[in-house]
Amino acid sequence: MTHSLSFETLLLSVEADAIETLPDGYILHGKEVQLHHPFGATRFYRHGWQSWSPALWVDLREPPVPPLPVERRPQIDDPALLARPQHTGSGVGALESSDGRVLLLGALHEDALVTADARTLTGHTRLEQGRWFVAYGEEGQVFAAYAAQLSGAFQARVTRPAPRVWCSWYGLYTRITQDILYAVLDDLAGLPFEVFQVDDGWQQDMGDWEANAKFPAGMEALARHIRAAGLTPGLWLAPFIVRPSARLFRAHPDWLLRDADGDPVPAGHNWGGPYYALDSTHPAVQAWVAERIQQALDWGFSYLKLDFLYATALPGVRYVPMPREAAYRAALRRIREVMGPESYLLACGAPILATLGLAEGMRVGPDVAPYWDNEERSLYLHDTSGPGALNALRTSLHRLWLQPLIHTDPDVVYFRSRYNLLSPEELDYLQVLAHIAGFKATSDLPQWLSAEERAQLARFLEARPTVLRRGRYLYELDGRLVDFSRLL
Ligand code: 9PG
Repeated sequence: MTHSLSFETLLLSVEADAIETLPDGYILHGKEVQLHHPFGATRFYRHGWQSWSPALWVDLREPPVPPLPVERRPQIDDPALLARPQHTGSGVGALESSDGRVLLLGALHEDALVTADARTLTGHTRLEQGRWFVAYGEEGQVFAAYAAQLSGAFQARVTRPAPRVWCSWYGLYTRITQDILYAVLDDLAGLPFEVFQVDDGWQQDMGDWEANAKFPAGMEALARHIRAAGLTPGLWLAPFIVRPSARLFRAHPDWLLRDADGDPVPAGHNWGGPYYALDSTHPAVQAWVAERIQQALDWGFSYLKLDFLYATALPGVRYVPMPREAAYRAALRRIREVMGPESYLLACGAPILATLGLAEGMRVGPDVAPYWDNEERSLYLHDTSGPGALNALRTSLHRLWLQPLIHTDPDVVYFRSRYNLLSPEELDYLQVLAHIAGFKATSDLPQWLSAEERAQLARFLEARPTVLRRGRYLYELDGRLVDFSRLL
């Protein structure tokens, strides 16, 4: 049915089953809704599916450039999004008018895509029925109005500041050991962190979530040691993925998410080989995941970085047929119940909308790295979801509108000049972004820092600058203007 929406400077004809009028926009109902816009081939806010998937403004005059080779990299973005010939975003999309105003179409549920061309902005959902928010006006206001709608729809809101985190990944990667971490804990004394988060490298395998030989005293002893140092123990786990080398893979082939041919669905390629997804609609998988979470809590970890979450929301044939992000959300809800209200859940590699209301924090960009960009990958393979400061910065900046809903983690910042190719200016951009995003973390080993760098880290952790958004890429922190547009 055709309806017309009226905004201050715009009359819009839309196709939807029904509409509701709100003070700051409209609600559209429909499995598919279509906005006929007058802006032509303008710029489109393309919102990637999960934490690492690119979010940025693109030009509709240029065709979308799929990453190469797309079928080998299911960890880049929603395969259904990449398969569309038009410009497509996940959950939400927006267009720029010639006077700089923004027209936004955003789903108020998971399992949605938004496509754009020179004449239409279209919402599609895998659910039986869709509920969409439409607004037109100043960019910041329009995204804030959408966030307010999402807050109601997902019961998502931020109530306290994010903790300050030391994370092992970007200093040590998988080369963590009990002795190294104990030494880092000693060296961190006096720095104002709240969380000491042990990342990838402690477990036996993806799927075998027990301490490996590098942690001979076990995970409970490690958590006790962290707590004795006055910090909250944090642990990384990827509960929905499994490598073929894991005992779990051989023990429970029936737990894997499979395609229509019965083959396990590849969830990505990392750690030197493919990894696969668990079918989280399988009751035995749900019980097993709940046990893994309970075990981490019992060990004494009350901050969990749950990673590669998108894997269980990939296309596949499920034990209980249901829309795939709804399946993910149901599985995450079960995890949330096990964690209770007191533990902190940082979702990573997570489908963005489907995670809201169930986690305290979410990584909103790909991994940083101690270098600016990997051009071989970003330019020649058209893949800006890979590690690098520029990719992390770009996508995180374009997700800051989520701030009222969840802690937005832009990934760690660096203070070390050792083992680092980033210039002082590039380090500063990352630090400023962390202040804006309100989530501060680092992986620098204190022993790598000069006295001056350690003092800078301490000042960074203590500072709480007043942040004002002055433009799409322009921010003011305690009177200092920082312009990110130059970088992007
Ligand atoms: C541990 C890391 C860190 C990091 C996470 C995640 O293959 N991939 O596309 C891929 C993407 C991200 C990634 C690893 C692999 O990093 O974001 O903070 O926890 O896992 O392995």
